[in-house]
Amino acid sequence: MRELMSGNEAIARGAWEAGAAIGVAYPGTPSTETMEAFARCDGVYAEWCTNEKVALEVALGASAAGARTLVTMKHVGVNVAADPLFTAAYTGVGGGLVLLAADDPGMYSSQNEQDSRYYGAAAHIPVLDPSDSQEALEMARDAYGLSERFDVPVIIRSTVRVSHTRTPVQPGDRAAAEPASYASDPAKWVMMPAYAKPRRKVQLERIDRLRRWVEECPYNRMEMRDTAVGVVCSGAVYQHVREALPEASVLKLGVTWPLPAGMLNRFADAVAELYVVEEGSRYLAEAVRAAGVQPAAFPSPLPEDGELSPGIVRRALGLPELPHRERPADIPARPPALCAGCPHRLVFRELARLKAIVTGDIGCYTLGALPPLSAMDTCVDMGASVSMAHGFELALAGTDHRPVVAVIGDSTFAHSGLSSLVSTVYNRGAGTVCILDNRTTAMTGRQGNPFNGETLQGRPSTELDLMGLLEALQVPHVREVDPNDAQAVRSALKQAVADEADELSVIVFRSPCVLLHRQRKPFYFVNGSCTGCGVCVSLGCPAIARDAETRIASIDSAQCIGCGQCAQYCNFSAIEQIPASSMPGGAK
Ligand SMILES: Cc1ncc(C[n+]2csc(CCOP(=O)(O)OP(=O)(O)O)c2C)c(N)n1
Repeated sequence: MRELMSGNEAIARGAWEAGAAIGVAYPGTPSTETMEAFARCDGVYAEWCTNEKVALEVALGASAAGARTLVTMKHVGVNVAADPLFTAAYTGVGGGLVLLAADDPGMYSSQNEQDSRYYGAAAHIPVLDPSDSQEALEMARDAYGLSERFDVPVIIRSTVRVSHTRTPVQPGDRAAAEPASYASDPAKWVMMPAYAKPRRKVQLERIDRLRRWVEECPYNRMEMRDTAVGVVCSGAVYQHVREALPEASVLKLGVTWPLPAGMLNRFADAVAELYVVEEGSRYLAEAVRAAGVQPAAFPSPLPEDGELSPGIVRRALGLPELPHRERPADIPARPPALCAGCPHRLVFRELARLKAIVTGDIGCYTLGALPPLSAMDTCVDMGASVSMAHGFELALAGTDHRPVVAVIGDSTFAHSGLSSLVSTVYNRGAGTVCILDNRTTAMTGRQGNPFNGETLQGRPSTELDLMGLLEALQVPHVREVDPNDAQAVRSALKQAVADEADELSVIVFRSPCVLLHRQRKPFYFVNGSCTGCGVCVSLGCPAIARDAETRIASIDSAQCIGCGQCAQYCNFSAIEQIPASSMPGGAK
Protein backbone atom coordinates (compact mmCIF):
# COMPACT_ATOMS: atom_id res chain seq x y z
CA MET A 1 0.00 0.00 0.00
CA ARG A 2 1.26 3.46 -0.84
CA GLU A 3 2.18 5.77 2.01
CA LEU A 4 2.93 9.45 2.34
CA MET A 5 6.53 9.96 3.35
CA SER A 6 8.93 12.85 3.49
CA GLY A 7 12.09 12.48 1.43
CA ASN A 8 14.01 11.96 4.67
CA GLU A 9 11.70 9.16 5.83
CA ALA A 10 11.88 7.59 2.38
CA ILE A 11 15.68 7.54 2.45
CA ALA A 12 15.59 5.84 5.85
CA ARG A 13 13.06 3.35 4.50
CA GLY A 14 15.13 2.67 1.37
CA ALA A 15 18.23 2.04 3.47
CA TRP A 16 16.24 -0.32 5.68
CA GLU A 17 14.83 -2.18 2.68
CA ALA A 18 18.39 -2.60 1.39
CA GLY A 19 19.27 -4.34 4.65
CA ALA A 20 21.26 -1.49 6.17
CA ALA A 21 21.96 -2.50 9.75
CA ILE A 22 23.75 0.50 11.18
CA GLY A 23 22.90 4.21 11.04
CA VAL A 24 24.97 7.07 12.40
CA ALA A 25 24.52 10.83 12.24
CA TYR A 26 24.92 14.22 13.77
CA PRO A 27 21.64 16.16 13.59
CA GLY A 28 21.26 19.13 11.25
CA THR A 29 18.33 20.56 9.32
CA PRO A 30 17.17 19.45 6.79
CA SER A 31 18.66 15.97 7.39
CA THR A 32 17.71 15.20 11.01
CA GLU A 33 14.50 13.18 10.61
CA THR A 34 16.27 10.64 8.40
CA MET A 35 18.22 9.08 11.25
CA GLU A 36 15.28 9.47 13.63
CA ALA A 37 13.15 7.48 11.16
CA PHE A 38 15.88 4.89 10.60
CA ALA A 39 16.25 4.46 14.37
CA ARG A 40 12.57 3.44 14.56
CA CYS A 41 13.02 0.63 12.00
CA ASP A 42 13.12 -3.00 13.12
CA GLY A 43 16.44 -4.70 13.54
CA VAL A 44 18.75 -1.72 13.15
CA TYR A 45 21.25 -0.01 15.40
CA ALA A 46 21.35 3.81 15.21
CA GLU A 47 23.23 6.46 17.15
CA TRP A 48 23.99 10.18 17.30
CA CYS A 49 27.68 10.86 17.11
CA THR A 50 29.45 13.93 18.46
CA ASN A 51 29.99 15.34 14.97
CA GLU A 52 29.84 14.44 11.31
CA LYS A 53 33.50 13.46 10.97
CA VAL A 54 33.07 11.00 13.80
CA ALA A 55 29.82 9.75 12.25
CA LEU A 56 31.43 9.08 8.88
CA GLU A 57 34.39 7.34 10.50
CA VAL A 58 32.06 5.11 12.56
CA ALA A 59 30.16 4.36 9.35
CA LEU A 60 33.37 3.55 7.51
CA GLY A 61 34.46 1.19 10.28
CA ALA A 62 31.09 -0.57 10.23
CA SER A 63 31.24 -0.77 6.44
CA ALA A 64 34.81 -2.15 6.54
CA ALA A 65 33.57 -4.80 8.94
CA GLY A 66 30.89 -5.79 6.43
CA ALA A 67 27.69 -4.01 7.48
CA ARG A 68 25.52 -1.94 5.15
CA THR A 69 25.59 1.47 6.77
CA LEU A 70 23.75 4.80 6.53
CA VAL A 71 25.28 8.10 7.60
CA THR A 72 23.34 11.36 7.44
CA MET A 73 24.19 15.03 7.81
CA LYS A 74 23.33 18.48 6.56
CA HIS A 75 25.44 20.09 3.85
CA VAL A 76 27.79 21.94 6.22
CA GLY A 77 28.29 18.67 8.06
CA VAL A 78 29.94 17.34 4.92
CA ASN A 79 32.64 20.00 5.40
CA VAL A 80 33.31 18.55 8.84
CA ALA A 81 33.36 15.02 7.42
CA ALA A 82 35.36 15.93 4.32
CA ASP A 83 38.63 14.56 5.62
CA PRO A 84 37.52 10.93 5.92
CA LEU A 85 35.20 11.35 2.92
CA PHE A 86 37.94 12.03 0.41
CA THR A 87 40.04 9.12 1.63
CA ALA A 88 37.03 6.79 1.83
CA ALA A 89 36.92 7.22 -1.94
CA TYR A 90 40.36 5.55 -1.96
CA THR A 91 39.72 2.77 0.56
CA GLY A 92 36.32 2.00 -0.84
CA VAL A 93 33.86 0.06 1.28
CA GLY A 94 33.12 -3.34 2.72
CA GLY A 95 29.35 -3.35 3.19
CA GLY A 96 27.63 -0.62 1.16
CA LEU A 97 28.05 2.85 2.60
CA VAL A 98 25.52 5.59 1.79
CA LEU A 99 25.89 9.20 2.91
CA LEU A 100 22.92 11.57 2.89
CA ALA A 101 24.04 15.18 2.33
CA ALA A 102 20.97 17.39 2.77
CA ASP A 103 21.39 20.79 1.15
CA ASP A 104 19.48 23.90 2.18
CA PRO A 105 19.13 26.30 -0.76
CA GLY A 106 17.35 29.35 0.63
CA MET A 107 19.11 28.91 3.99
CA TYR A 108 15.94 28.16 5.95
CA SER A 109 18.09 26.85 8.81
CA SER A 110 21.72 27.20 7.80
CA GLN A 111 24.63 29.56 7.89
CA ASN A 112 25.38 29.21 4.18
CA GLU A 113 24.24 27.66 0.91
CA GLN A 114 26.37 24.85 -0.45
CA ASP A 115 25.92 22.43 -3.28
CA SER A 116 27.07 19.02 -2.08
CA ARG A 117 27.33 17.77 -5.66
CA TYR A 118 30.71 19.53 -5.77
CA TYR A 119 31.89 17.13 -3.07
CA GLY A 120 30.99 14.15 -5.23
CA ALA A 121 32.86 15.64 -8.18
CA ALA A 122 35.88 16.58 -6.07
CA ALA A 123 36.11 13.28 -4.18
CA HIS A 124 35.03 11.12 -7.17
CA ILE A 125 32.06 9.71 -5.31
CA PRO A 126 28.81 9.04 -7.22
CA VAL A 127 25.97 11.43 -6.37
CA LEU A 128 22.28 10.48 -6.60
CA ASP A 129 19.87 13.41 -6.71
CA PRO A 130 16.23 12.39 -5.99
CA SER A 131 13.34 14.63 -6.98
CA ASP A 132 10.59 13.14 -4.79
CA SER A 133 10.11 10.64 -1.98
CA GLN A 134 9.53 7.62 -4.25
CA GLU A 135 12.81 8.27 -5.98
CA ALA A 136 14.51 8.96 -2.65
CA LEU A 137 13.42 5.52 -1.42
CA GLU A 138 14.47 3.71 -4.60
CA MET A 139 17.79 5.50 -4.82
CA ALA A 140 18.61 4.81 -1.16
CA ARG A 141 17.70 1.16 -1.64
CA ASP A 142 19.74 0.76 -4.85
CA ALA A 143 22.67 2.85 -3.62
CA TYR A 144 23.90 -0.05 -1.48
CA GLY A 145 24.31 -2.36 -4.45
CA LEU A 146 25.99 0.46 -6.35
CA SER A 147 28.34 1.16 -3.45
CA GLU A 148 29.38 -2.49 -3.24
CA ARG A 149 29.60 -3.00 -7.01
CA PHE A 150 31.94 -0.03 -7.49
CA ASP A 151 33.59 -0.33 -4.07
CA VAL A 152 32.91 3.31 -3.21
CA PRO A 153 30.65 5.26 -0.83
CA VAL A 154 27.59 6.77 -2.51
CA ILE A 155 26.23 10.23 -1.75
CA ILE A 156 22.50 10.88 -1.83
CA ARG A 157 22.15 14.61 -2.16
CA SER A 158 18.75 16.00 -1.28
CA THR A 159 17.56 19.55 -0.91
CA VAL A 160 15.18 20.88 1.72
CA ARG A 161 12.21 20.64 -0.68
CA VAL A 162 12.77 16.89 -1.20
CA SER A 163 13.79 16.18 2.40
CA HIS A 164 10.72 17.81 3.94
CA THR A 165 7.94 17.33 1.37
CA ARG A 166 5.66 14.36 1.86
CA THR A 167 4.79 12.57 -1.38
CA PRO A 168 3.40 9.07 -2.03
CA VAL A 169 5.78 6.11 -2.00
CA GLN A 170 5.40 2.41 -2.48
CA PRO A 171 7.36 0.78 0.35
CA GLY A 172 8.83 -2.68 -0.17
CA ASP A 173 10.21 -5.47 1.97
CA ARG A 174 13.55 -5.62 3.67
CA ALA A 175 16.18 -7.58 1.79
CA ALA A 176 18.19 -10.09 3.73
CA ALA A 177 21.58 -8.50 3.28
CA GLU A 178 24.35 -10.93 4.09
CA PRO A 179 27.04 -8.94 5.90
CA ALA A 180 30.28 -9.08 3.89
CA SER A 181 32.92 -10.96 5.81
CA TYR A 182 35.92 -9.09 7.13
CA ALA A 183 39.49 -10.11 6.50
CA SER A 184 42.44 -7.81 7.15
CA ASP A 185 43.51 -6.04 3.99
CA PRO A 186 45.99 -3.27 4.79
CA ALA A 187 46.60 -2.48 1.11
CA LYS A 188 42.92 -1.40 0.91
CA TRP A 189 42.46 0.17 4.33
CA VAL A 190 45.82 1.57 5.49
CA MET A 191 46.14 4.78 3.51
CA MET A 192 49.81 5.56 3.88
CA PRO A 193 51.57 6.60 0.70
CA ALA A 194 52.81 3.12 -0.24
CA TYR A 195 49.25 1.78 -0.22
CA ALA A 196 47.40 4.99 -1.14
CA LYS A 197 49.24 5.38 -4.46
CA PRO A 198 47.91 2.10 -5.88
CA ARG A 199 44.45 2.91 -4.48
CA ARG A 200 44.54 6.18 -6.40
CA LYS A 201 44.98 4.11 -9.54
CA VAL A 202 42.03 1.98 -8.47
CA GLN A 203 40.03 5.17 -8.04
CA LEU A 204 40.91 6.46 -11.50
CA GLU A 205 39.97 3.16 -13.08
CA ARG A 206 36.69 3.25 -11.12
CA ILE A 207 35.91 6.71 -12.48
CA ASP A 208 36.05 5.27 -16.01
CA ARG A 209 33.72 2.44 -15.05
CA LEU A 210 31.31 4.89 -13.41
CA ARG A 211 31.30 7.08 -16.53
CA ARG A 212 30.27 4.05 -18.59
CA TRP A 213 27.63 2.96 -16.07
CA VAL A 214 26.03 6.38 -15.88
CA GLU A 215 25.16 6.34 -19.59
CA GLU A 216 22.80 3.40 -19.01
CA CYS A 217 21.68 4.16 -15.49
CA PRO A 218 17.84 4.30 -15.32
CA TYR A 219 17.97 7.36 -13.06
CA ASN A 220 19.03 9.51 -16.02
CA ARG A 221 16.22 9.79 -18.53
CA MET A 222 15.29 11.83 -21.58
CA GLU A 223 11.64 12.88 -21.62
CA MET A 224 11.04 14.01 -25.21
CA ARG A 225 8.14 16.41 -25.81
CA ASP A 226 8.29 19.58 -27.89
CA THR A 227 11.91 19.84 -29.06
CA ALA A 228 11.99 23.65 -29.35
CA VAL A 229 13.18 23.82 -25.73
CA GLY A 230 15.11 21.18 -23.83
CA VAL A 231 15.94 21.48 -20.13
CA VAL A 232 18.63 19.67 -18.17
CA CYS A 233 17.81 19.52 -14.45
CA SER A 234 17.83 17.31 -11.38
CA GLY A 235 16.31 16.93 -7.91
CA ALA A 236 13.47 19.17 -6.73
CA VAL A 237 14.15 21.51 -9.65
CA TYR A 238 12.74 18.84 -11.98
CA GLN A 239 9.32 19.35 -10.37
CA HIS A 240 9.52 23.13 -10.88
CA VAL A 241 10.54 22.65 -14.51
CA ARG A 242 7.65 20.26 -15.20
CA GLU A 243 5.21 22.74 -13.71
CA ALA A 244 6.73 25.81 -15.37
CA LEU A 245 7.33 24.29 -18.82
CA PRO A 246 4.96 21.34 -19.27
CA GLU A 247 5.65 21.13 -23.04
CA ALA A 248 9.44 21.21 -22.84
CA SER A 249 11.65 18.17 -23.34
CA VAL A 250 13.63 17.33 -20.23
CA LEU A 251 16.84 15.45 -19.52
CA LYS A 252 16.28 14.50 -15.92
CA LEU A 253 19.52 13.61 -14.22
CA GLY A 254 19.19 11.28 -11.26
CA VAL A 255 22.97 10.91 -11.08
CA THR A 256 24.69 14.27 -10.93
CA TRP A 257 28.24 12.97 -10.67
CA PRO A 258 29.47 11.70 -13.02
CA LEU A 259 27.32 13.17 -15.78
CA PRO A 260 26.40 11.05 -18.81
CA ALA A 261 28.33 12.98 -21.47
CA GLY A 262 27.03 10.83 -24.35
CA MET A 263 23.39 11.20 -23.30
CA LEU A 264 23.83 14.95 -22.80
CA ASN A 265 25.20 15.36 -26.30
CA ARG A 266 22.38 13.28 -27.79
CA PHE A 267 19.83 15.39 -25.93
CA ALA A 268 21.50 18.61 -27.07
CA ASP A 269 21.35 17.40 -30.70
CA ALA A 270 17.65 16.57 -30.34
CA VAL A 271 16.47 19.97 -29.08
CA ALA A 272 16.71 23.43 -30.65
CA GLU A 273 17.72 25.24 -27.46
CA LEU A 274 19.10 23.62 -24.33
CA TYR A 275 18.81 25.28 -20.92
CA VAL A 276 20.26 24.13 -17.63
CA VAL A 277 17.93 24.93 -14.73
CA GLU A 278 19.36 24.58 -11.23
CA GLU A 279 19.24 26.32 -7.87
CA GLY A 280 21.93 27.52 -5.52
CA SER A 281 24.96 27.09 -7.76
CA ARG A 282 26.14 26.65 -11.34
CA TYR A 283 27.32 23.10 -10.75
CA LEU A 284 25.24 21.49 -13.50
CA ALA A 285 25.85 24.22 -16.07
CA GLU A 286 29.60 23.92 -15.53
CA ALA A 287 29.47 20.13 -15.76
CA VAL A 288 27.32 20.26 -18.89
CA ARG A 289 29.84 22.60 -20.55
CA ALA A 290 32.65 20.27 -19.50
CA ALA A 291 30.77 17.47 -21.29
CA GLY A 292 31.02 19.50 -24.51
CA VAL A 293 27.50 20.96 -24.56
CA GLN A 294 26.98 24.73 -24.59
CA PRO A 295 23.74 25.68 -22.79
CA ALA A 296 21.69 28.63 -24.05
CA ALA A 297 21.76 31.89 -22.07
CA PHE A 298 18.54 32.81 -20.23
CA PRO A 299 16.91 36.07 -21.35
CA SER A 300 17.20 37.13 -17.69
CA PRO A 301 19.63 35.05 -15.62
CA LEU A 302 18.41 32.54 -13.07
CA PRO A 303 19.23 33.61 -9.51
CA GLU A 304 22.29 31.90 -8.11
CA ASP A 305 20.97 32.03 -4.57
CA GLY A 306 17.85 30.72 -2.85
CA GLU A 307 15.33 28.16 -3.99
CA LEU A 308 13.71 28.16 -7.41
CA SER A 309 9.98 28.05 -8.07
CA PRO A 310 8.00 27.54 -11.28
CA GLY A 311 7.45 31.31 -11.42
CA ILE A 312 11.17 32.06 -11.20
CA VAL A 313 11.89 29.57 -13.98
CA ARG A 314 9.31 31.19 -16.24
CA ARG A 315 10.53 34.70 -15.49
CA ALA A 316 14.13 33.71 -16.36
CA LEU A 317 12.87 32.54 -19.75
CA GLY A 318 10.86 35.73 -20.28
CA LEU A 319 7.55 33.83 -20.18
CA PRO A 320 4.33 35.18 -18.63
CA GLU A 321 3.42 33.97 -15.14
CA LEU A 322 1.23 30.88 -14.81
CA PRO A 323 -2.07 31.48 -13.05
CA HIS A 324 -1.03 29.80 -9.84
CA ARG A 325 0.01 30.62 -6.36
CA GLU A 326 3.35 32.19 -5.73
CA ARG A 327 3.72 33.13 -2.08
CA PRO A 328 1.88 36.43 -1.54
CA ALA A 329 4.32 39.21 -0.76
CA ASP A 330 2.23 40.68 2.07
CA ILE A 331 2.41 37.79 4.58
CA PRO A 332 3.52 39.33 7.90
CA ALA A 333 7.07 38.33 8.86
CA ARG A 334 7.49 36.20 11.96
CA PRO A 335 11.12 36.68 12.95
CA PRO A 336 12.47 33.90 15.19
CA ALA A 337 13.01 34.67 18.88
CA LEU A 338 14.24 32.82 21.95
CA CYS A 339 11.22 31.12 23.56
CA ALA A 340 9.50 32.66 26.57
CA GLY A 341 11.48 31.42 29.57
CA CYS A 342 14.54 30.38 27.51
CA PRO A 343 17.51 30.01 29.86
CA HIS A 344 19.86 31.60 27.30
CA ARG A 345 18.19 35.04 27.45
CA LEU A 346 19.77 36.70 30.49
CA VAL A 347 23.32 35.76 29.53
CA PHE A 348 22.93 37.86 26.36
CA ARG A 349 21.24 40.69 28.26
CA GLU A 350 24.22 40.84 30.62
CA LEU A 351 26.79 40.48 27.84
CA ALA A 352 25.18 43.47 26.12
CA ARG A 353 25.52 45.47 29.36
CA LEU A 354 29.20 44.51 29.56
CA LYS A 355 29.72 45.69 25.98
CA ALA A 356 31.65 42.48 25.42
CA ILE A 357 32.93 41.30 22.06
CA VAL A 358 30.89 38.11 21.81
CA THR A 359 32.07 35.35 19.50
CA GLY A 360 28.96 33.28 19.01
CA ASP A 361 28.21 29.81 17.79
CA ILE A 362 25.42 27.80 16.22
CA GLY A 363 22.32 26.86 18.14
CA CYS A 364 19.17 28.49 19.52
CA TYR A 365 21.44 30.99 21.25
CA THR A 366 22.53 32.45 17.90
CA LEU A 367 19.28 34.42 18.25
CA GLY A 368 21.14 36.47 20.88
CA ALA A 369 22.54 38.33 17.85
CA LEU A 370 19.13 39.84 17.03
CA PRO A 371 17.51 42.92 18.54
CA PRO A 372 16.69 43.68 21.23
CA LEU A 373 19.47 41.52 22.76
CA SER A 374 21.96 42.35 19.97
CA ALA A 375 24.83 40.72 21.82
CA MET A 376 26.85 38.74 19.30
CA ASP A 377 29.69 39.82 17.06
CA THR A 378 30.46 36.64 15.10
CA CYS A 379 28.92 33.29 14.18
CA VAL A 380 30.66 31.23 11.52
CA ASP A 381 30.57 27.48 12.07
CA MET A 382 30.14 24.99 14.88
CA GLY A 383 32.90 25.33 17.47
CA ALA A 384 34.22 28.61 16.06
CA SER A 385 33.15 30.70 19.07
CA VAL A 386 35.94 29.35 21.26
CA SER A 387 38.71 29.43 18.65
CA MET A 388 37.67 32.84 17.29
CA ALA A 389 37.67 34.26 20.82
CA HIS A 390 41.26 33.05 21.13
CA GLY A 391 42.07 34.80 17.83
CA PHE A 392 40.50 38.04 19.09
CA GLU A 393 42.51 37.79 22.31
CA LEU A 394 45.74 37.25 20.35
CA ALA A 395 45.15 40.22 18.07
CA LEU A 396 43.99 42.58 20.84
CA ALA A 397 46.64 41.58 23.39
CA GLY A 398 48.36 44.58 24.92
CA THR A 399 45.54 46.96 23.99
CA ASP A 400 42.81 48.31 26.23
CA HIS A 401 40.15 46.14 24.66
CA ARG A 402 36.54 45.20 25.37
CA PRO A 403 36.14 41.84 27.14
CA VAL A 404 36.16 38.89 24.74
CA VAL A 405 33.52 36.26 25.49
CA ALA A 406 32.74 33.07 23.55
CA VAL A 407 29.21 31.64 23.79
CA ILE A 408 28.58 28.01 22.87
CA GLY A 409 25.85 25.42 23.51
CA ASP A 410 26.38 21.99 25.06
CA SER A 411 25.90 20.01 21.85
CA THR A 412 28.11 22.38 19.90
CA PHE A 413 30.74 22.16 22.62
CA ALA A 414 30.78 18.38 22.25
CA HIS A 415 30.74 18.67 18.45
CA SER A 416 33.89 20.75 18.06
CA GLY A 417 34.13 23.36 20.83
CA LEU A 418 36.01 20.90 23.01
CA SER A 419 38.99 20.64 20.66
CA SER A 420 39.03 24.45 20.33
CA LEU A 421 39.09 24.78 24.11
CA VAL A 422 41.92 22.26 24.41
CA SER A 423 43.88 24.39 21.95
CA THR A 424 43.23 27.60 23.93
CA VAL A 425 44.24 25.98 27.22
CA TYR A 426 47.35 24.49 25.60
CA ASN A 427 48.37 27.93 24.33
CA ARG A 428 47.58 29.65 27.62
CA GLY A 429 44.83 31.76 26.03
CA ALA A 430 42.73 34.25 28.01
CA GLY A 431 39.09 35.35 27.73
CA THR A 432 35.80 33.92 28.88
CA VAL A 433 33.91 30.95 27.48
CA CYS A 434 30.22 30.58 28.35
CA ILE A 435 28.84 27.08 27.85
CA LEU A 436 25.06 27.37 27.67
CA ASP A 437 24.14 23.90 28.89
CA ASN A 438 20.40 23.60 28.37
CA ARG A 439 20.64 19.80 28.67
CA THR A 440 19.77 19.16 25.02
CA THR A 441 20.45 19.88 21.36
CA ALA A 442 17.50 22.24 21.19
CA MET A 443 17.92 23.88 17.82
CA THR A 444 17.45 20.71 15.80
CA GLY A 445 14.61 19.24 17.85
CA ARG A 446 16.02 18.21 21.23
CA GLN A 447 18.30 15.32 20.35
CA GLY A 448 20.55 13.63 22.89
CA ASN A 449 24.22 14.47 23.23
CA PRO A 450 27.13 13.37 25.43
CA PHE A 451 26.34 15.99 28.08
CA ASN A 452 22.78 14.84 28.67
CA GLY A 453 23.60 11.18 28.16
CA GLU A 454 20.47 10.43 26.11
CA THR A 455 20.99 8.06 23.19
CA LEU A 456 19.01 7.85 19.98
CA GLN A 457 17.41 4.48 20.67
CA GLY A 458 17.17 4.93 24.43
CA ARG A 459 20.07 2.61 25.25
CA PRO A 460 21.88 3.17 28.54
CA SER A 461 24.65 5.73 28.32
CA THR A 462 26.96 7.86 30.38
CA GLU A 463 26.21 11.50 31.03
CA LEU A 464 29.57 13.21 30.57
CA ASP A 465 30.63 15.21 33.61
CA LEU A 466 31.17 18.65 32.08
CA MET A 467 32.57 20.24 35.24
CA GLY A 468 34.92 17.29 35.78
CA LEU A 469 36.00 17.52 32.15
CA LEU A 470 36.84 21.22 32.45
CA GLU A 471 38.77 20.55 35.61
CA ALA A 472 40.69 17.76 33.91
CA LEU A 473 41.57 20.16 31.10
CA GLN A 474 43.07 22.45 33.76
CA VAL A 475 41.00 25.47 32.77
CA PRO A 476 42.17 28.09 35.31
CA HIS A 477 38.70 29.33 36.37
CA VAL A 478 35.56 27.24 36.14
CA ARG A 479 32.17 27.92 37.68
CA GLU A 480 28.58 26.77 37.31
CA VAL A 481 25.80 29.36 37.36
CA ASP A 482 22.00 29.35 37.16
CA PRO A 483 21.27 31.40 34.01
CA ASN A 484 17.79 32.36 35.27
CA ASP A 485 19.27 34.30 38.19
CA ALA A 486 20.11 37.75 36.81
CA GLN A 487 22.32 38.74 39.71
CA ALA A 488 24.31 35.50 39.56
CA VAL A 489 24.79 35.82 35.79
CA ARG A 490 25.94 39.43 36.15
CA SER A 491 28.45 38.82 38.91
CA ALA A 492 29.90 35.65 37.30
CA LEU A 493 30.48 37.46 34.01
CA LYS A 494 31.91 40.52 35.76
CA GLN A 495 34.31 38.45 37.78
CA ALA A 496 35.48 36.50 34.72
CA VAL A 497 36.04 39.51 32.47
CA ALA A 498 37.48 41.84 35.15
CA ASP A 499 39.21 39.98 37.97
CA GLU A 500 40.34 37.02 35.87
CA ALA A 501 40.92 38.89 32.62
CA ASP A 502 44.46 37.61 32.12
CA GLU A 503 43.48 33.97 32.27
CA LEU A 504 40.89 31.70 30.75
CA SER A 505 37.54 31.36 32.52
CA VAL A 506 34.76 28.98 31.65
CA ILE A 507 31.27 29.57 33.00
CA VAL A 508 28.78 26.76 32.65
CA PHE A 509 25.26 28.21 32.59
CA ARG A 510 23.12 25.19 33.31
CA SER A 511 19.32 25.12 33.12
CA PRO A 512 17.08 22.86 31.02
CA CYS A 513 15.52 24.06 27.78
CA VAL A 514 11.93 25.13 28.48
CA LEU A 515 10.67 22.71 25.87
CA LEU A 516 12.09 19.74 27.79
CA HIS A 517 9.81 20.00 30.79
CA ARG A 518 6.74 21.91 29.86
CA GLN A 519 5.78 22.64 33.43
CA ARG A 520 4.08 26.00 33.64
CA LYS A 521 4.53 27.93 36.80
CA PRO A 522 2.00 30.64 37.74
CA PHE A 523 2.33 33.37 35.14
CA TYR A 524 3.36 36.97 35.66
CA PHE A 525 1.35 40.11 34.97
CA VAL A 526 2.03 43.84 34.86
CA ASN A 527 0.40 45.79 37.70
CA GLY A 528 -0.47 49.48 37.82
CA SER A 529 3.09 50.58 38.73
CA CYS A 530 4.46 50.22 35.20
CA THR A 531 6.14 53.44 34.04
CA GLY A 532 6.65 52.29 30.46
CA CYS A 533 10.45 52.39 30.84
CA GLY A 534 10.78 49.39 28.51
CA VAL A 535 13.52 47.50 30.35
CA CYS A 536 11.44 44.31 30.45
CA VAL A 537 10.80 44.59 26.71
CA SER A 538 14.53 44.81 26.09
CA LEU A 539 14.79 41.14 27.13
CA GLY A 540 13.11 40.15 23.88
CA CYS A 541 10.66 37.76 25.53
CA PRO A 542 7.82 36.98 23.09
CA ALA A 543 5.33 37.05 25.99
CA ILE A 544 6.01 40.74 26.75
CA ALA A 545 4.59 43.57 24.62
CA ARG A 546 4.23 47.31 24.97
CA ASP A 547 1.29 49.55 24.10
CA ALA A 548 2.24 51.61 21.07
CA GLU A 549 0.87 54.85 22.61
CA THR A 550 1.14 54.58 26.40
CA ARG A 551 4.38 52.48 26.29
CA ILE A 552 2.94 50.47 29.20
CA ALA A 553 4.07 46.82 29.20
CA SER A 554 1.78 43.80 29.25
CA ILE A 555 2.41 40.07 29.56
CA ASP A 556 0.53 37.51 27.48
CA SER A 557 -0.53 34.93 30.06
CA ALA A 558 -0.90 32.30 27.35
CA GLN A 559 2.78 32.56 26.48
CA CYS A 560 4.29 33.33 29.90
CA ILE A 561 5.70 30.20 31.54
CA GLY A 562 6.40 31.88 34.86
CA CYS A 563 10.20 31.93 34.65
CA GLY A 564 10.37 35.28 36.44
CA GLN A 565 13.32 36.56 34.41
CA CYS A 566 11.55 39.84 33.58
CA ALA A 567 10.50 40.56 37.17
CA GLN A 568 14.18 40.65 38.17
CA TYR A 569 14.73 43.57 35.79
CA CYS A 570 11.77 45.75 36.78
CA ASN A 571 12.86 48.67 38.97
CA PHE A 572 9.28 49.58 39.86
CA SER A 573 8.00 46.23 41.18
CA ALA A 574 5.46 46.36 38.38
CA ILE A 575 5.77 42.69 37.41
CA GLU A 576 4.05 40.27 39.75
CA GLN A 577 3.28 36.57 39.75
CA ILE A 578 -0.29 35.40 40.13
CA PRO A 579 -0.83 33.27 43.25
CA ALA A 580 -0.40 29.54 42.62
CA SER A 581 -3.96 29.01 43.84
CA SER A 582 -5.33 30.89 40.81
CA MET A 583 -3.71 28.47 38.35
CA PRO A 584 -6.03 25.87 36.83
CA GLY A 585 -5.70 22.85 39.08
CA GLY A 586 -3.65 24.92 41.58
CA ALA A 587 -3.91 24.73 45.37
CA LYS A 588 -7.17 26.24 46.63
C1 LIG B 1 28.46 21.25 10.95
C2 LIG B 1 27.05 21.45 11.41
N1 LIG B 1 26.34 20.38 11.80
C3 LIG B 1 25.07 20.53 12.23
C4 LIG B 1 24.48 21.77 12.26
C5 LIG B 1 23.04 21.91 12.70
N2 LIG B 1 22.97 22.48 14.05
C6 LIG B 1 22.81 23.78 14.24
S1 LIG B 1 22.87 24.19 15.83
C7 LIG B 1 23.03 22.62 16.33
C8 LIG B 1 23.16 22.20 17.76
C9 LIG B 1 22.71 23.16 18.73
O1 LIG B 1 22.70 22.57 20.00
P1 LIG B 1 23.37 23.29 21.24
O2 LIG B 1 24.76 23.70 20.93
O3 LIG B 1 23.22 22.39 22.41
O4 LIG B 1 22.51 24.62 21.40
P2 LIG B 1 20.93 24.81 21.66
O5 LIG B 1 20.26 24.88 20.35
O6 LIG B 1 20.47 23.66 22.51
O7 LIG B 1 20.82 26.11 22.39
C10 LIG B 1 23.07 21.80 15.24
C11 LIG B 1 23.18 20.37 15.35
C12 LIG B 1 25.26 22.85 11.80
N3 LIG B 1 24.78 24.08 11.77
N4 LIG B 1 26.54 22.67 11.40
